[in-house]
Amino acid sequence: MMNVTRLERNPLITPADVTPYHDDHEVIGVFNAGVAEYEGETLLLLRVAERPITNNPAIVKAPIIDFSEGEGKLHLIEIHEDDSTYDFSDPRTIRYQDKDSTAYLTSLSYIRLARSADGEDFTVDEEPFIYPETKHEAWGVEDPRVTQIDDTYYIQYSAVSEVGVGVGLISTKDFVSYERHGLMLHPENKDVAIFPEKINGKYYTLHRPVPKGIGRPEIWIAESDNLIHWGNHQHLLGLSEDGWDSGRIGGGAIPFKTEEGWIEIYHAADKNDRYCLGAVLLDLENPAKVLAKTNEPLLVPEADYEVSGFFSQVVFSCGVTLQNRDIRVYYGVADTSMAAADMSVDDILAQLTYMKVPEGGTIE
Ligand code: MAN
Repeated sequence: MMNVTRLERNPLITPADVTPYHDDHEVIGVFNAGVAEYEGETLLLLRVAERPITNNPAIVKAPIIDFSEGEGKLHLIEIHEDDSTYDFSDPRTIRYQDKDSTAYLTSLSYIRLARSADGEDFTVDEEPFIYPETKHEAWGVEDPRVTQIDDTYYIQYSAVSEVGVGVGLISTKDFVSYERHGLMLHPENKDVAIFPEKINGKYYTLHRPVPKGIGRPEIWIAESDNLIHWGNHQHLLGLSEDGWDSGRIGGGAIPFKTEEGWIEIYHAADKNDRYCLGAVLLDLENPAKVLAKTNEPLLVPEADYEVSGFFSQVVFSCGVTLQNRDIRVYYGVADTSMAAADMSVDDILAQLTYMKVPEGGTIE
């Protein structure tokens, strides 16, 4: 039986705890945070989503950063709700009625730091930490993951703009200043999670391309010598036909090492966009080899703060903290707030179904 202990303090951080950075905006989400342990504190790299306040309910405003004159400036696109070019049914996006594509996002995301000594009680910084600075981030920066390698923290995040969602890479040693390394993967790709050490001389990352013609949104793995240029891409984990992981799956937390293998907590959505968390066990020496996975989710939206919010029925993790054989999973809930739950590595392992070994062969 899987024991998942949600923290009593949940939700840990809500939009009411964050003051808007932009004038005439409201914070609608503080979610999908990356996790780092730095100088004895737990840091959450929060995705903060701000939405322009509108005085006329018939006008929908879409925020973007305009880089046409060099330095970025916040610009609000205004669209009348009767405009039949657009479809407003998904609260996150404004879509074209007659094309299978997104015209604008309804909020602008950037990254803000929250700090805690005990991993439960967080204080949110007043200023953004990572804010859109390039044309590839004109629609926002989202869903960061943080990988610590020696004394450097690598932050992988979705860089969103009208040309697509790619994956940006930033490194920092002190969470004050940082270095930008551009896009490590081009659109459309998300849900990157770089492993925290080299394995047989190579860095590895999980990633999630979104094939449009042939193929589905599934988890891939790639290798690199320098964390910037990635190759030898291999398909890692696919969707099922029905059920909790039949819509889309993507890497979640940074994988962590156990004696049994690398454990990755990932997210999976069903065909109705209900997001759950699952786990996969990867070979210690070759993480492109799946040893076992959860056939049933580890965590499903159940608590009221997971079931309803800006985008309901979502649990989405970008990071965990590990203490011996226990983990604390931090996760965004309903695209609105942050929560955490504790579970043990042994319970996760007990939930896994091992892949079949072909007769006379090894697991591939
Ligand atoms: C999806 C959702 C949104 C996000 C966009 C762009 O529509 O995950 O929250 O803003 O993609 O990444």
